[in-house]
Amino acid sequence: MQIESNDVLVVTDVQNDFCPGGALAVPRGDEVVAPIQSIAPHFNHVILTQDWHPANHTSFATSHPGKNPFESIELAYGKQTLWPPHCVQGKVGADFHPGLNLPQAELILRKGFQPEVDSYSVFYENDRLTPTGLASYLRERGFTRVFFAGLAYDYCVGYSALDARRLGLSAVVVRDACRAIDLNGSAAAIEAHFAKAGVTVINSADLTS
Ligand code: VGL
Ligand code: ZN
Repeated sequence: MQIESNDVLVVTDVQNDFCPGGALAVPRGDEVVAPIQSIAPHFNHVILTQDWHPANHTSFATSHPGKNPFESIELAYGKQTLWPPHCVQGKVGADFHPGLNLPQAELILRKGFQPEVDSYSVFYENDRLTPTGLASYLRERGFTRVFFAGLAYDYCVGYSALDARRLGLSAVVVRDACRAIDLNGSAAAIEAHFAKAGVTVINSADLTS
């Protein structure tokens, strides 16, 4: 697949807490850094996203006495999986992995900062109503094809790619530049949604510039 001059690479949530040793470590999460570093120079436009929660965030199991991480609960906006506290604003766990070196990134988009609403997608929070502003940003900049890489394949990357399709954008997921949490079959589930929604899945070796 040929990279075009107005394609944009969205690097999602390559943060310490999602890497081995972090609070919500994605298995082999750190392995996304090398493929991301190798593909990013071929894109004219790179955006980084950062999961960015207040310490009392509603997605944290610690905010719900008696509940454990990876259980789910019903919130006003629907079902929410509870996570160990992670990516707390200003903490080391929320920093980008130290191997990620993308100074050319044109935007760093933060999400999940509303205490009462989680956000997997980089476009809409989990209430499915609150926009992050990224759709408008991409529209204003004239970007219509979005490539996704990062963490986690079955949450942030996956929900973002599906929302991109809903917004009428082309969405391409670079599979080997992602790693999955894979909670209760979530990786297979997201791939079934990709197929229905027209999300393209490729590997970094399929990219030519
Ligand atoms: C994510 C779980 C909790 C993600 C964020 O960005 O994939 N997953 N918070
Ligand atoms: Zn989070």
